Amino acid sequence: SLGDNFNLLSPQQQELVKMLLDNGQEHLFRDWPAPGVDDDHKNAFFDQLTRLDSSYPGGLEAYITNAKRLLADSKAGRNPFDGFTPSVPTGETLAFGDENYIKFEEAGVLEARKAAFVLVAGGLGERLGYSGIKLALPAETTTRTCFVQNYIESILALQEASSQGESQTQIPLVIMTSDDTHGRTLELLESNSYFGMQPTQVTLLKQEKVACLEDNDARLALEPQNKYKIQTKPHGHGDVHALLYSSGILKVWYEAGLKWVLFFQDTNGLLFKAIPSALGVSAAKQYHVNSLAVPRKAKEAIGGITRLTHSDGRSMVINVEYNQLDPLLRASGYPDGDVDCETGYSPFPGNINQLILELGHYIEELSKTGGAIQEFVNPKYKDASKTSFKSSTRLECMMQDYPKTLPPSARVGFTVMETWLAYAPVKNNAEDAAKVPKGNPYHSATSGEMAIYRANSIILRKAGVQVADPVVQVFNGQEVEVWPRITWKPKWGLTFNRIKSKVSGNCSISLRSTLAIKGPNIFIENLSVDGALIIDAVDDAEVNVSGSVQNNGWVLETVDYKDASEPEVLRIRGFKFNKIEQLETKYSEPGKFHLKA
Ligand code: UGB
Repeated sequence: SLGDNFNLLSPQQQELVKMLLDNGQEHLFRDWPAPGVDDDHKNAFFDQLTRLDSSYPGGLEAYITNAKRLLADSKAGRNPFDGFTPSVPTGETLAFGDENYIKFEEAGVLEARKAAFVLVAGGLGERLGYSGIKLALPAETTTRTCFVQNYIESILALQEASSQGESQTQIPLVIMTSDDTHGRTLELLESNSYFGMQPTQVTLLKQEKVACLEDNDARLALEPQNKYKIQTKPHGHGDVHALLYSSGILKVWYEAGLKWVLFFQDTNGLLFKAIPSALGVSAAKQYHVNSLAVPRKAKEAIGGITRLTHSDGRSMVINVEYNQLDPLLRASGYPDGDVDCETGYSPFPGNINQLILELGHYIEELSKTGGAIQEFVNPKYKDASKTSFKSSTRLECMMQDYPKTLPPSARVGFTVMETWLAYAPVKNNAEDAAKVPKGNPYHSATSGEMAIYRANSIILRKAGVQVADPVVQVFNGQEVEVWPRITWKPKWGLTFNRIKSKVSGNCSISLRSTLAIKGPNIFIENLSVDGALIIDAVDDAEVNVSGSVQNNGWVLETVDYKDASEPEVLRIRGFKFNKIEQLETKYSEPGKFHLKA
């Protein structure tokens, strides 16, 4: 037991021990040998305790108290939504390319000058089963641009466009990492010169894991083989609020005149197509909280944005996680639960976890809460008596639960975008994706990449280019639409207006084609592409492209995800490009050029 060990501790350590003993944690020290034995291990144990204590708002004492309450609620089967009735909220719905959309998009670009971005990337992506970090995964394999490069180049494009010739402000980017992702994220950034950002523009904030709990009394769980180590697990993306607050960075942004904080996730290759217009909506409606949403299929594994009205009069617009929406609806007079309505979609818009918060209001709220987010616990019980767990559990929190503590005066809204434009995350491995019910999205590397080609094709069509119709093909057991493989740098196609200004005349792209536009000032006029065309140009090179490209191109071939001879990044998509022939040109000097194919 602790015995004489106690007297050898520092005053702070003694305080911590007293607190733990007062909170039912005697077992942590029960098997401790006398001083002189295992002293290094004991010191390491205190280091871990101190870390766990300092990284949770309110410390370990608050953690244990919260855990006891949530575990008791869970055991009693108490529903967190007791007393609340769900209804369909109202928000802004945008249709790509119409007048309203363009107005919001242009306003959003200007507003970006006052924005900061926060990328949550602490998750390992167990469901995807990819061995690297998700930020390093190519969003598409035509150019092999990885997710974080796409995000950074998009932010830089916004930065340039929003400064309108005035001296450029640097838009800050925070990346939340965890022990699972931190080292590899830093290495990826450093070895690629931060993909063009100033290193000082990027801040990495590492989230800590939280202690696991072994029983309903919230006893902290020790590792089975090591009595000097507490088991830990991720606490969830909700940590981002407490981390931002405690880092002090929000105040720095506020003092620098920033107004908006945009939160986003690690693997959505379409996201930045939706950012400018959504930011425009935030500014026009003066929303304190604006969540991006897409039409949602009933039972799809994304949360539903719901208005919850309490019998006592309280009301809030909040994400209800997919596993909770169905029981909540059934318990509130919708006997069929989470089902599609006549539109073919759930009446509750799907949360894509892209949040835009108004900075001043956000700081005000966090100075009350310290960034603590309403948590939940999800223990797997051994049996119906709910007295013991199959394995240890822990408290969790989600960043989209931030509005739960806001006062009723807060302006909480949402913006619904078309899915093809805004949302194609890469979360599921090939086997799980193949089992997704027909009609629901796969959210795999296969669908994520194909969605980028589809979006770019649809956008060019709307800009007047004749883009061939897609075909349906099966890769890794998933039926996807295959469109021409069109990609561009964010600087080229930041908004619909900018894209329209760069294509003119009679242009066409055939289905078997690849078109990669890698420079901001590439103008396409009377161009027909049937094959592969890659144009790379520095910022100051203005290139006019016309004529007819006709070559054998890049042929799409299937790859079996079980085929160990193929690289993992290709296996998880189920296809690769056989680069047979292409027209590839590079302009590395400033000037005006004409490429006539
Ligand atoms: N993440 C962290 O940074 N830290 C963590 O501890 C955990 C995750 P998942 P999830 O895409 O639209 C969310 O695991 O949680 C990062 C919403 O809750 O991919 O299952 C992680 O790196 C859901 O409502 O997603 O589901 C990643 O960037 C719905 O919106 C991000 O958090 C769904 O995402 C999300 O983690 C969605």
